[in-house]
Amino acid sequence: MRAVLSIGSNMGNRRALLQTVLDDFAAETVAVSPFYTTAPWGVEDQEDFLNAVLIVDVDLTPLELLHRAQALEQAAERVRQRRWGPRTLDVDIVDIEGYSSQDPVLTVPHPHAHERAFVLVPWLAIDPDATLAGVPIATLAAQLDDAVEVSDPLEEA
Ligand code: PH2
Ligand code: MG
Ligand code: MG
Repeated sequence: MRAVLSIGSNMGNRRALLQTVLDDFAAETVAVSPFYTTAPWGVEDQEDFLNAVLIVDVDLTPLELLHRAQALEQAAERVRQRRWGPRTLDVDIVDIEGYSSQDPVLTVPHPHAHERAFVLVPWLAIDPDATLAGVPIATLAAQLDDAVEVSDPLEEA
């Protein structure tokens, strides 16, 4: 099963926290985007995020993948004070090839993916022809103007 994951952090050692996800999926990873510095979406009075997208090929069911993502968040001693607020690590399932679900436990595609530059821009970097619910992500990304830029690792203390 091929899946697109969005990972993000805006607390603690953001780069190291994202790296724990890349390490965990290393053997199953098809592509991984650069890390991007992104302005906070939804709740704006918080620190910038570091975001990336990875495409994985996993021998798991969608719910098993969700539990794996949640285990990684727990391992990062996830802190999340409020919805859309600061967090140490967020691992979201953006899309799963050939699968969709309206279940609130796991909604696929992710209900906000189409309006988030911090998801679409990194995804576009590794799969320019991808579509989300039938719409090219290039089209979706072109409609957004949120600040998203490749992060310079040397600027991360
Ligand atoms: N995650 C959120 C809410 N807002 N903004 C950015 N830039 N990046 C995120 O990963 C993010 C967000 C909720 O998960
Ligand atoms: Mg999220
Ligand atoms: Mg999440």
